[in-house]
Amino acid sequence: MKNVTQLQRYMTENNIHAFFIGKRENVRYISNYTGEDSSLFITKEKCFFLTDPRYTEQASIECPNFEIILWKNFKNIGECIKEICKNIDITTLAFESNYINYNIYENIKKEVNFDLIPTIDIIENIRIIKSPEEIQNIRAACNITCRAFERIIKDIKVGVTEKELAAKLSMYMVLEGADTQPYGNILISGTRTSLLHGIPSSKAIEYGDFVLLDFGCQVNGYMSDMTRTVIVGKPTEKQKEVYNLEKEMLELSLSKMKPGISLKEIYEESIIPIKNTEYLKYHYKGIGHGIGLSLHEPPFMGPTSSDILEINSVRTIEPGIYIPNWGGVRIEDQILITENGYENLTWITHELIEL
Ligand SMILES: [Mn+2]
Repeated sequence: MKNVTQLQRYMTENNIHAFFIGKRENVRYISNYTGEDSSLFITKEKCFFLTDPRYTEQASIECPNFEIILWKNFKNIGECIKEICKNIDITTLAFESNYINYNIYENIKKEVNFDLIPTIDIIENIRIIKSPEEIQNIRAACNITCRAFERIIKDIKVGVTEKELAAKLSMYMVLEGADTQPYGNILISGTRTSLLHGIPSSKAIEYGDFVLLDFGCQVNGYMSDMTRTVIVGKPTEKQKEVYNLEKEMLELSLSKMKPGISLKEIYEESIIPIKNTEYLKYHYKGIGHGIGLSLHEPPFMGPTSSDILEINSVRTIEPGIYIPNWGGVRIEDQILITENGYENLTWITHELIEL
């Protein structure tokens, strides 16, 4: 109930009487519920869990401190909230404005006459600092991705398709202990590696291809995310040059990681190796993100970021060079910010792996 208490403290400080939460990761963080299609209604004194009969048993096990309400017994969520609030003194109701859909918003607005307060990233910001238990889950997820990487590189050979490798990679993560829902992996090759979020295709691996693997898994809902770019055969001079610049960008960024530093400063550091080269125009400015229950969560790192690194936050660092019709290189590590610097949770080498 620690996370609920933190949210309720925020509500008190900001004169919010009730908070309606629908985003799956926020629901999980506040209630410990691991399923889907449910929302929370939090007041200063009570916590309500809004779901349907598919999930009542699961919710009663996972969220014993919540009162379970079957919202489908009402016309809609709005009428359900009206009923919940019958005997509670509420005039302000906050909601996640970048998540709650228009229909739900309209239904609530029609049924109650509270002030509806749109909010962004309130719970996400509470989620930035990870507890020891959260860190343990993230560390386990990172270990699984690294072990799966060690397995998949043995399968990368001329003639095998991207799709086949992507399917095996997902399987390896589950076999290594991931939750059984790894998210869509990026596993692309050759000139396709310049597609930042390319989808694995039926293309077969060819000699001389870069193969870019950007993937991760979940452990108890907590995510890992790593990228390595390997080469099949021997690299050309240009492939070597681009790879080494990228590696330098990553390692310079890592060298700056410590509590208190601004994310913008790390971005500036990351582009030093390519500043006076033709490759500057081929880098992507978003070079990392927070990670936890969501794959991409605040704070985001780039030239316009105004955030600083905080102790016990977890994030990715992933500069990259993407040259259309030629190919791209990205190396991505997941790191934990510690008192004196950082701990790299991705323990696979940054050196170019030749297969
Ligand atoms: Mn990432």
